Amino acid sequence: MTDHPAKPVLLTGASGNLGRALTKFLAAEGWTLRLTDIVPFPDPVPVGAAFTKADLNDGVTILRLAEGCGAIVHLGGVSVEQPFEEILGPNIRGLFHIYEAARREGARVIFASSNHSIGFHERTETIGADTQFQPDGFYGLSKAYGELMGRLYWFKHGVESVLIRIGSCFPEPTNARMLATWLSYPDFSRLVVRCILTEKVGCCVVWGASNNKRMTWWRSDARATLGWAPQDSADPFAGQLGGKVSDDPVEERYMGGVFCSMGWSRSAPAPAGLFD
Ligand code: NAI
Ligand code: 15L
Repeated sequence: MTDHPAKPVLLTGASGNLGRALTKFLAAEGWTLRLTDIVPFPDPVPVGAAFTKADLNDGVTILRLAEGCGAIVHLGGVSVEQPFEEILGPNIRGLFHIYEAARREGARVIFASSNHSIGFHERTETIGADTQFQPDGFYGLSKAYGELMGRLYWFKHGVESVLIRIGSCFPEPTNARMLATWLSYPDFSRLVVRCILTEKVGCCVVWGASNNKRMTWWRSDARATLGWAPQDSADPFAGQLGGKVSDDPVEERYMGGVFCSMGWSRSAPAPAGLFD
């Protein structure tokens, strides 16, 4: 059993894939949870949790939901590449509502950022948490914006954030890329626990990937401060998934994979950097 936070935790995107898995994990630890999402919670609401249906665009309701909370785990919003107008409300305006609520409550934000904020880094690179944002679409751009919002609220208002740049968090890896990027649900859940219970986090970044041999891409983050080390690994899937690659050179060249080639309109070959 983990320690319990002193105050309730607000969890947005509770009805989504990670929200459901995290709810199950934290409820089993006896944590007090406020769950919210724009769609109904599909499972029985566990003991110690309450669910409220709400749109992240509705700032007044988000403020009310955050009242008395010590941490906001922000998983809600558009989670894949979409046209800009669809991302604007949930991921841009909604994120502002989350940070305003955190400022009002003195709450910490655990933000589900994404590898797509840096998706146009090449797979041959090894990058640290302080690398340049190179978003691979409007979705990745909204995650870079979210991380910058965290920095703004840290420097101006002292709101703490952990910005988790999640790789691919699914029950199992399903292709060769995920042999590097996969994050198991239990590793993710244990990371969120550390993000909430660590006494001081400031505004820090942690890469969300399990202990995968092929994860040579991402280094130098806040895991030691958080006291988190991934325990699971995609390695046992290497035999079955090693050859599962696409025939798209753009997808295979960059960390963001297929998100990089979505809507791609350059003439080949792909650029080597910002000036090429
Ligand atoms: P998901 O799409 O299953 O869950 C997102 C939830 O947000 C959904 O339940 C949806 O109803 C809710 N939502 C969307 N618009 C909303 C709005 N206007 N108001 C309130 N709720 C709204 O995504 P998943 O996989 O659970 O991911 C959770 C978070 O982690 C997302 O922010 C995603 O961008 C991020 N992430 C996930 C990764 C993964 O591999 N699963 C990788 C990187 C980041
Ligand atoms: C993400 O950010 C998405 O939310 C998820 O659906 C996957 O596409 C993941 O990244 C990934 O890069 O595998």
